[in-house]
Amino acid sequence: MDSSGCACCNVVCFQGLGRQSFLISACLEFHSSLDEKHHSLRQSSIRLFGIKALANSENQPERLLVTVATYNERENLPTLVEEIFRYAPQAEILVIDDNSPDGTGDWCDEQAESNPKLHCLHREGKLGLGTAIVAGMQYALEHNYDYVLNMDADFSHHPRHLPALIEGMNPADGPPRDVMIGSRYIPGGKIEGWGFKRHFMSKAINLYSRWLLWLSPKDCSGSYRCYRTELLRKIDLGKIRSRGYSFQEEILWRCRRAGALMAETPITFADRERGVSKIDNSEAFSALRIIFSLGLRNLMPR
Ligand SMILES: Nc1nc2c(ncn2[C@@H]2O[C@H](COP(=O)(O)OP(=O)(O)O)[C@@H](O)[C@H]2O)c(=O)[nH]1
Ligand SMILES: [Mg+2]
Repeated sequence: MDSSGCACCNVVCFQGLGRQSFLISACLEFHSSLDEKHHSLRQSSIRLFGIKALANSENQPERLLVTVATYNERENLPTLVEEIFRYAPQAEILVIDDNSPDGTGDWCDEQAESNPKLHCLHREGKLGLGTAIVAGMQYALEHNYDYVLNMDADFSHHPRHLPALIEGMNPADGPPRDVMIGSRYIPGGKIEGWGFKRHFMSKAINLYSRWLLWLSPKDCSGSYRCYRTELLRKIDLGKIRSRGYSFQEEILWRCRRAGALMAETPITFADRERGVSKIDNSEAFSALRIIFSLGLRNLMPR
């Protein structure tokens, strides 16, 4: 059996895991017939390893890119990279660093030399979180990944939630999703470590954007999300106006207009323990202004 997978059952053994004897025997089972037992085995192998195991339309193993935008995250990035590979061993990681003065980008370059699954994109200066995530999406499209999943570098988005986000893209009991949101505002989701001001700002911006942009997800401002690249190809990423934090609402709005099916899975969002937040009042006001102008666009014919 080759490590690229089992075409009949649309199941793939990822190369790294293919070496593990359990999964090899599971895949041999898939090859032998197509009865229900196989499909329950498929479910259990997915649960065991926390991986999604489908083939894309060219019958190649589906490829997942995890993007992490960084500005001064040298203290967090080494552990984060380790944990991402632990919870999503099939993933590749792209770090988008804006010339962090603390050497985050240099650390990434050093590691990437010995790890072909780690990639670094360097930009000349701090250009904003929104544009960094767009750069990650463009990289995913250019390099033909099937999914692009964005998360923060500061452990607010814990990698333990990765399997739920990834599996949620292709649920056993429903249609495939285009966007999976790691949500703080559905049952089971929560926020730890924020003061009143941050809670208020987040709740208010969610209400404001859900109302103005007609968005149905409960958490429209978080950035822990997985996107199907096929959907992103329908969106003109060059038209995105947000450079900073309102990118999260704007991309959901554009996904909705492109006909995306979106869903949420609960996460526990923990405030950063190391390093400092980059959000400030001017970011918050700029987000309110951009969401308002997109809301006006909603009322006009396309
Ligand atoms: N590349 C890049 N990353 C950024 C920029 N601003 C914030 N980030 C990263 O975006 C993520 C979220 O930023 P953070 O300061 O934690 O925002 P908060 O969680 O809303 O307080 C972190 O990984 C930051 O390092 C930026 O201008 N460029
Ligand atoms: Mg943060």
